[in-house]
Amino acid sequence: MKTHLNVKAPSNILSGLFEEKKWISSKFLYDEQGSQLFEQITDLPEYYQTRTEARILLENLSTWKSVFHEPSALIELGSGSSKKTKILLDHVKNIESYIPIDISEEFLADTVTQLQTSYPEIHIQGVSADYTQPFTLPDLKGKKKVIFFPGSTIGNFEPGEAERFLGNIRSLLEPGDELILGVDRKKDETVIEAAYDDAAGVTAAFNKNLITRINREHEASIDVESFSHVAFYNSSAGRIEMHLESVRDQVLSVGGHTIEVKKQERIHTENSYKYDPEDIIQLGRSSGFLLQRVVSDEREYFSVCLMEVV
Ligand code: AVI
Repeated sequence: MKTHLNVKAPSNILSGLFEEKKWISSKFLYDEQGSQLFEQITDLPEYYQTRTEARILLENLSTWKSVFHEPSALIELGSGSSKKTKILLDHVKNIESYIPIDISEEFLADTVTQLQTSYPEIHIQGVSADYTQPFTLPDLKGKKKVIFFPGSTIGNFEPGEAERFLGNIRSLLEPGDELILGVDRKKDETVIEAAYDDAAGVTAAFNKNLITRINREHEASIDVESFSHVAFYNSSAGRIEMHLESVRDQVLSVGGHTIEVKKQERIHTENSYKYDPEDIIQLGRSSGFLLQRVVSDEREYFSVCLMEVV
């Protein structure tokens, strides 16, 4: 299971429902069903991010070749099935070690076994960790370290958290090491909004799966259809927001508590921040990285940023 983590870390899925502005941390979107729905999202015609990033990686091989000009270790955060990494492993020499980091131990073990068969010459060592928390790297014996954080997952962090997170990553690196960061860019709002409210309703199902999860984990029986999926671009904050909006006044009985929800009241379930290069320069400045190079698709929907340690 691929896990994406973000925003405030509540103790459980219900904690934010007792606050005046109700919210659920987006980390709860990724149970087994949610992870499968997210995989489906990445194939949707409206969700341009995944395929655009893969194309950018493939079309800029000379950039990656110059990053890996010496014996290097590639360290991937939230590796999942390492799909995009294979583009680098297939085309770039000098990657002597690959360190996928993922919270799901079982998933990680399978990925490592499969990759080791396909790339016998690369030393592959999985690290099972929550990469949003401080973690240590294995001894990489003086190799250049290149951190790979694709998928625009940085967008699911609140800005202050993104800074702190990259600051932690920076502390694992030395001058000469680099970070390859995938970011979704600011653009025409209708394009972004369609990506988070697709015609087939997969993103709606992904969002509403939070209700199914609450029902399962807290012996509740909330009507999933009593909430509708809402996604809109908040231009002043530079982010898309996902919410669950109640279609009627209702009282939820969960975990021995009752929670009143008014008709049209919203539960905020995700933020996904969009970053232009200026925003990345700023983020790098506050976390110890210098933006070196930005490669994008021709529509400038998505960017892969190369950042060096300062
Ligand atoms: C995982 N993350 C980068 C996705 C995003 O675009 O923010 C999660 C997602 N939410 C709805 N669709 C996709």
